[in-house]
Amino acid sequence: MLSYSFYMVAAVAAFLGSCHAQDKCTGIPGLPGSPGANGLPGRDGRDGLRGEPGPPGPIGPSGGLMGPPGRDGLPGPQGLKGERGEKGEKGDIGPPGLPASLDTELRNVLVSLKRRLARLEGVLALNAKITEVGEKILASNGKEVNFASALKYCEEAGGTLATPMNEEENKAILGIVKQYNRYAYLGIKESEISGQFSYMNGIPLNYTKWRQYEPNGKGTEKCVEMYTDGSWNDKKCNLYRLTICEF
Ligand SMILES: [Ca+2]
Repeated sequence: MLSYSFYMVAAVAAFLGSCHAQDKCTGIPGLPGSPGANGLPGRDGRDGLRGEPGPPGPIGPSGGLMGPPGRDGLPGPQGLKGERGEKGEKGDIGPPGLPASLDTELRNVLVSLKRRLARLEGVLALNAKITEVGEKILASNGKEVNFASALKYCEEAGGTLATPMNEEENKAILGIVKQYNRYAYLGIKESEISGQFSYMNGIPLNYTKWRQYEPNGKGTEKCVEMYTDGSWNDKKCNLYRLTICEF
């Protein structure tokens, strides 16, 4: 705003204004009017740009609806070992393996074992420790004991009492009887029926070598011994006879 002194100077200058030669004097400019009053407020402007999202609001009061289940947590520690379960059913038979005839390594092992066994058998036979007849191997420990003890000796060794099933086997057993020059119990016993003898497994005899007039015990001689001529005699079981086993 112009100051009051300005208006005064302007007024004096206007007063001192000179007239021109055309006999016309220019008037003195009037004083400027005072400023007008403020106008009415303008209309609202347009809406501004959308602002940024505000911060999260405070937690609401409890008692609202339950939210969806959370995700699974981490696995827990291993539990204690449970009790042994029942035995399962037998599984299916597996695929057939390689035939032994085609397995070179296995075949070589078998050939080696066979040769070694043959050598050991040779040594034992040379020393009259064993007698081979067919698939059987006969041997004696030289001890003379009763029938039960002789059978026990043989079974503990993995065999049974020598039991002649044919003439060839009877001769092989006889060879040991002659070697020790002792009678020997055989793996034969009288059955429940008097006068009928059977093998230790109860099967009736299919080969016999009874001496003449034997068996004659009629239920009183339940065991069988071999004489030094290879013939048989039924005899009591509590005598001392050579132990001969078969394997
Ligand atoms: Ca007799």
